[in-house]
Amino acid sequence: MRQRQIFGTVFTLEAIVAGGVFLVILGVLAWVLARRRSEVSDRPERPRLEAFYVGALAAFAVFLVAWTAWQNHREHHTADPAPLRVDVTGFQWCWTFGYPQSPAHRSVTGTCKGKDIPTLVVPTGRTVQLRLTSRDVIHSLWVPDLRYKMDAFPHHVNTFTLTLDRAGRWRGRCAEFCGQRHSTMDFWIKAVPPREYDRWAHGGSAAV
Ligand SMILES: [Cu+2]
Repeated sequence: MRQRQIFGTVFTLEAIVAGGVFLVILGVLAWVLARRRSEVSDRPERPRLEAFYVGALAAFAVFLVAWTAWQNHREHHTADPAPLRVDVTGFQWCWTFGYPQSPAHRSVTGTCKGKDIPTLVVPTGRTVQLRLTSRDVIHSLWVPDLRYKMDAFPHHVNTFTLTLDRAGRWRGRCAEFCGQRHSTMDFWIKAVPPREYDRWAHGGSAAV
C-alpha cells in the first residue's frame, strides 16, 4: 500500500536520525563527565563548539520537517486527472459513503449498531479521492492498518487520495471523541478488483 510505504519510510528515517542524535548526545555527555572528573584546571568556555552543536541540531530539525512535509505532499498528490470520487460524511454515530460517479448513484450507510457497519468499497489499482466532511461534530476517519487518519469537520471538506494495490478488507474507526456512541463508529474499507467494483457501481451486489 502506498500510504503504508510512505509512512514506513518517514518513520524509519526519523527513527534513524533520532537514534543517531540520541547516541551522539549520550557519547558527548559521557565524555564531558569523564573529562571534568579527571581535570582540575578550569577551561575557558567554548562558544564555537556550542554554536556547532546548536547548528547541527537545527539542521536535523529542518531536514526532518522538510522531509516529512515532502512525503506528506507525495501522499496527497495525485497524477490521476480523473480519480474515482467518494463523498464521505461522518455523523453521530456512523458514516455515509456516497458515489456520485456511480451509474447507480450508490450510497452506503448504516447505524453502526451491532453488525450494521457500512463498507467503503473501492477498486484496486485505481486512484480514489475521498472528500471528507461531517454533518454535526468533528469526527476522524481512521484506518489503522493503512496508517491513514484524517479529521472530518462540519462545513468543511477535507480531500485525500487513496490507492490500494491489493484486494482486502480493513477495519476503520472514528479517532475523534464525538459523543456517547463514538466507540461504535466503525466501518469497513474493502478493495475489490475493478471489474467487481464496476458491477457493484452499476447496482450489482457482488462486492458487498
Ligand atoms: Cu467519534
